[in-house]
Amino acid sequence: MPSKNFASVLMAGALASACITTYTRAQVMKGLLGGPEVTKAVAVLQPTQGNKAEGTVTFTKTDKGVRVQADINGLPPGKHGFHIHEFGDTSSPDGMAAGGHFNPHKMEHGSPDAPKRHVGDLGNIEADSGGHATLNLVDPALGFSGATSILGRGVVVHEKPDDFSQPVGNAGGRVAVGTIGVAKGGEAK
Ligand SMILES: [Cu+2]
Ligand SMILES: [Zn+2]
Repeated sequence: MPSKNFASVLMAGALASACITTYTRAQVMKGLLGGPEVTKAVAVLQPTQGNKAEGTVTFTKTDKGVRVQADINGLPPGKHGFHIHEFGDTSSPDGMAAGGHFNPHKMEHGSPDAPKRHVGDLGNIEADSGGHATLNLVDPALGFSGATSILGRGVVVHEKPDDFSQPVGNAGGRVAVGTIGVAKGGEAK
């Protein structure tokens, strides 16, 4: 009987409503993604063959995007292209195994504040006369889940400045590479 079935559906709905619990965002993300929500990641940069650049880049979730904080030593003074590349593969001596710029939306290359850019386009990092460079910015284009997830991707520091020209900014060779991984303590409880 249709009316009886309808009543059953209503009953089931009422029971389900009574069972709804409040979940934290982290619990929801864990349920959706099959693992804890990542809140912090880190890439340790190692020099490519013939170079000395090394350092650490941390990526921390904020309300406005991912905060990127870099601290790099051993660079030639001046600006150096600084990007997230598509692969966290640091196996080649020249850094080329990291592939091209991380570009899940199939956009053109650009500066970090350009409306259209590769997700991996973080612009430049500038080394002082002692070869030390730092960076601290919040980038709404980056994420830790879904298509824009930077986890497992690569970080590349280039020999030359990114001039934001097409196709990839003319930044030359790669002086340091690293893989972005989940940081110790970087998962939501
Ligand atoms: Cu690059
Ligand atoms: Zn790019």
